[in-house]
Amino acid sequence: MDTSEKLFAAACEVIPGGVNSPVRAWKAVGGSPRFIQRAAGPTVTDADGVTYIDYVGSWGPMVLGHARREVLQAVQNALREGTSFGAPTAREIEMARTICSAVDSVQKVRLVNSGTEATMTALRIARGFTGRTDVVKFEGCYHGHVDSLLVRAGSGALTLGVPDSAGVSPETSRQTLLAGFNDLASVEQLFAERGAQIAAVILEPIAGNMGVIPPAPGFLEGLREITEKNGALLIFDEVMTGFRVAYGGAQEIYGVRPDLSCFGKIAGGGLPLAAVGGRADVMDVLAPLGPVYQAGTLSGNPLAVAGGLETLRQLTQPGVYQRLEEKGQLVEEGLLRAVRDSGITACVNRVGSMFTLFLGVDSVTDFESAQAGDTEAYGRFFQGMLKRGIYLAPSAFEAAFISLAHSPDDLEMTVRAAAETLREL
Ligand code: KE4
Repeated sequence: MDTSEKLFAAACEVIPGGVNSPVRAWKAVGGSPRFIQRAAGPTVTDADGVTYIDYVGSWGPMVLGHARREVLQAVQNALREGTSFGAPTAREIEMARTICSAVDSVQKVRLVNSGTEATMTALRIARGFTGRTDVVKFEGCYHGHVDSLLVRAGSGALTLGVPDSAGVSPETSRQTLLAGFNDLASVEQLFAERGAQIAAVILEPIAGNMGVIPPAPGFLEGLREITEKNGALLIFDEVMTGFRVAYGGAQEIYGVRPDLSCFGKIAGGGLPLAAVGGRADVMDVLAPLGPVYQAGTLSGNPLAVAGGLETLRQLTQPGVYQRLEEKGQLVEEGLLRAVRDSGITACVNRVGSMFTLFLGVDSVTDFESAQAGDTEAYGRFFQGMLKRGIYLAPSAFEAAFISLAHSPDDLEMTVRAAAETLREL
């Protein structure tokens, strides 16, 4: 047994499944998860000292690359003043102002600790603001482990092949209505049946948790129209896409203004920080101003805010998103060449620096076509890439993330490894 295997065995004795988040257990790809010792720039190094080019990027936050000097310095400076006060700090105003200036639709922000808290709070705000009970979500979209949203969710829930979670009561999921991603007619149908009860529509504006699936032309605009017409709120879960695909998130690219947005991952620069924000009249329902309760001991934590602020500051440097786009193009073109040369059926979906290689299908535009992919082949692809020093998401239903730290050499090595791996699939 190597060190990671020994550590995994030890972890399994005291942590359910040996991990603190299911997708890390590699159930979908087999083998024993690598225990990571340290990370720097585009790489992670496991407990045996083996270094990999990393495309998990902590599931999205590490857009600058790991252990970025300026971010570490900002956190160290904050650390000297203490770790948590349970009281307001000036830095939280700066973070809220930063998000408001980055995202045109956001006028007020509440900081929380995780994407799950952000989406859970967004739903409660929507129900409190509209006085309605039902929420529309999309099959394959994942919004964290909120009870009412663990219904035909994506990511780990999909990876485990159990889209509905045990422990979610039928009463809870009854108020969650399911629509098809990129299927406006399915949304119109739900509003025709229950429009008066629908408080909000929530979605990932670019799906990342069934693999990457961009919105079809007109899809987001259509959702904006339907929700406006029916007095429901439109919630963009930009936990993954926020500050990833553009500084203003997916809504900057597609020009659709939601009423509420959720952020996380990059916003905290790898520390526990997330946020829900949006229209001031909607956000003002939140306690202590309004009747919708929400709270958190570590909300707006000084260390997390310091790390997040420096991360976002770095992303305002000129040309950052152009460089991420160029890196994404290099990988996409290389992968498509490798697929063509291998004769394997596969496709690549990409938006900026987030992408997914789907095996066994030649086009993925929704939940159904994503599920038609060959997950068994993906497991073999994952292992083949790992053997060649490339660390991908241990699930076919995730996004791969490129950082500013990935050099052209790293990307070319990745494409070469993919070509070799696809040939042996
Ligand atoms: P967290 O509670 O994990 O911080 O955020 C939940 C969440 C909400 N919305 C979107 C669009 C998300 O992608 C996520 C979390 N993403 C998963 C993987 N894609 C995190 C990895 C994990 O669950 O371990």
